[in-house]
Amino acid sequence: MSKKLVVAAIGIAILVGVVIAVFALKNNSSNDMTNMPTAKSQSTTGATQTATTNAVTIKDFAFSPAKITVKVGTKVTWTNQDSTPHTVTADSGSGPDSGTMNQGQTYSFTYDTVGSFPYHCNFHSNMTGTVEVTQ
Ligand SMILES: [Cu+2]
Repeated sequence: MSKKLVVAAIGIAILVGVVIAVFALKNNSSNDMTNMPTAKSQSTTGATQTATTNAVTIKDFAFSPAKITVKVGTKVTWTNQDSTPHTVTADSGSGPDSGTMNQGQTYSFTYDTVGSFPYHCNFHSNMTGTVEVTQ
């Protein structure tokens, strides 16, 4: 009788172990899946490619392209494609100050001065961009 009990206990222990292992594996893989897009979008943000455009898309918590070059006097337009509200806010001085932009909203700012103008989102400090204004 006690031998049977020990066998049963070992059997249960193994079962519990397997269930825990399967759970851990499942959790790991689902974490990887959910983390991947975030990691991807962050790396694209990190790779600051300067684009010659006057249109910036706000998507997946990032400005895209994060860095653009425009000629002085160009009107730059941002479009929020996220369901989350964002802002386009100059880091300092006079510059874009969109206030809250909801999904689908656009905001435009005309750069009349040559220079490099970094901006950010007021709600998400990791969201940054730069407009390079050339002659
Ligand atoms: Cu934001």
